Amino acid sequence: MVSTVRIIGAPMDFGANRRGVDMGPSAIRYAGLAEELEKAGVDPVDVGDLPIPRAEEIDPENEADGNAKFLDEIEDVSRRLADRVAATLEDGEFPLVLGGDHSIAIGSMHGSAREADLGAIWFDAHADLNTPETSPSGNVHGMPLGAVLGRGSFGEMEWAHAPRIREESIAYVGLRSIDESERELVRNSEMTAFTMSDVDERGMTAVVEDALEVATDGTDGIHVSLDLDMVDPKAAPGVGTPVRGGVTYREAHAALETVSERHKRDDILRSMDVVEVNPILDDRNETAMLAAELTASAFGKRIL
Ligand code: HAR
Ligand code: MN
Ligand code: MN
Ligand code: MN
Repeated sequence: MVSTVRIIGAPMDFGANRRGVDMGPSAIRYAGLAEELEKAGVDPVDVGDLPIPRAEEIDPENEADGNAKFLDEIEDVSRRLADRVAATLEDGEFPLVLGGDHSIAIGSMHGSAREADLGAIWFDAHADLNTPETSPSGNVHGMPLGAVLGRGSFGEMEWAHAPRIREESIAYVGLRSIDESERELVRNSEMTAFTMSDVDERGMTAVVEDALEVATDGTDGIHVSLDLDMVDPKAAPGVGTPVRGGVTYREAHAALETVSERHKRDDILRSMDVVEVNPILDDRNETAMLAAELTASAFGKRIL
């Protein structure tokens, strides 16, 4: 079991539709991430942030870049982040990536899947399965799964498509906001989707146990991608795209605690990212604090 957690900041907001998530890494650190991780019994090592160009310094032309805004910038960040994640694993440490908007998951998963067949649990209100061809907004944070799965024009982008991630090994938890055009994509995919209705009916622990079965079956390890907008805006107001009807504070903890229980048994966790915290919209940094707490829960922090 890897005991050193390498914290990598990815303060990028090119993939989102509003500014502010670039401050996520600072806010999560300020909220006490390192101390929380120590309480969980792991050793955090913070290597700082990936250098990301400031949006103000970029040619505004790129915003309208095809139907995927800032795709060149996102490619550059993804390549560098993937290298960092892969190097972390080579050094025998655990890569924990702080976003940033959800497009950073392209780089973190790509790096994690370089030397392994990778499963994933996607905690999110959104399905993030769009491609430049299907996206209604052009915002790449709605496309990271489309990217790593090589769907649409992502199939030709080797920095995006991660061939060792199979659809069958991906499980969603918390879905409740899916584009009309995305609905069929999810339905016709091989992925397993646990929506908020499943959480209502079966309870969070049972749902996450099933998601873990999906993600670990036939893989070498799993990536956990935690989009804070999975949580209800009452408990996590500081996100770029809040959607009501999300999971409660307690359910969110139960979700990540269930991941860590399985990890304790079978050493399944390989990489993780925590994304979409927007301090500008937050209420006294509470969403960042929740992000820190949930991450610690994933690594085994318990009440008693
Ligand atoms: N599906 C919408 C789109 O593609 C919005 C999804 C992006 N929002 C997120 N991702 N925060 O989880 O534009
Ligand atoms: Mn361009
Ligand atoms: Mn997302
Ligand atoms: Mn989301």
